Amino acid sequence: MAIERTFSIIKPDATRRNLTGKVNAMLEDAGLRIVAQKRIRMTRENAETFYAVHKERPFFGELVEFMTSGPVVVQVLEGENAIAKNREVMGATNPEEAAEGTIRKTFAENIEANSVHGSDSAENAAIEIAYFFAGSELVG
Ligand code: RTP
Ligand code: MG
Repeated sequence: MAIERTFSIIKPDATRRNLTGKVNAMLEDAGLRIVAQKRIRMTRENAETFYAVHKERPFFGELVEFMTSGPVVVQVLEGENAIAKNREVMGATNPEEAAEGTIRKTFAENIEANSVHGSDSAENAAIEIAYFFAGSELVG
């Protein structure tokens, strides 16, 4: 199996409830190593760029408001099959459909305030990591 890197965000609903450590424990327990991490405030431009793929969706405006409503923790996770493994630990987008034991089932408030983001492909992981981190900030 390949060692991969993926990009993760602990979203504002989770930082607001002081859940950064609990989310990180679930990521680490799943075998993902946090090789870069910083707490930032996303700008409107950051959020619009990051979620540009959803710009025609009805929830886009609300999503940008939500992602800029408080601090987020941006991270790079490393491990075997990290992209798929992180999506598995996160659970389904809608917490009502997420499996027991997943981060979203455990912590998400609703389909929008769903506590975490994870890259959905190797291509997007590379783009998202490069958007938020310099190579020198990744310490494996
Ligand atoms: P993410 O990109 O954040 O990892 O989440 P995802 O792949 O599971 O879901 P995606 O379809 O890419 O949607 C991105 C984020 O938009 C918000 N959302 N709101 N109100 C709605 O119906 C709705 N649908 C999606 C969520 O915050 C979702 O994670
Ligand atoms: Mg997505």
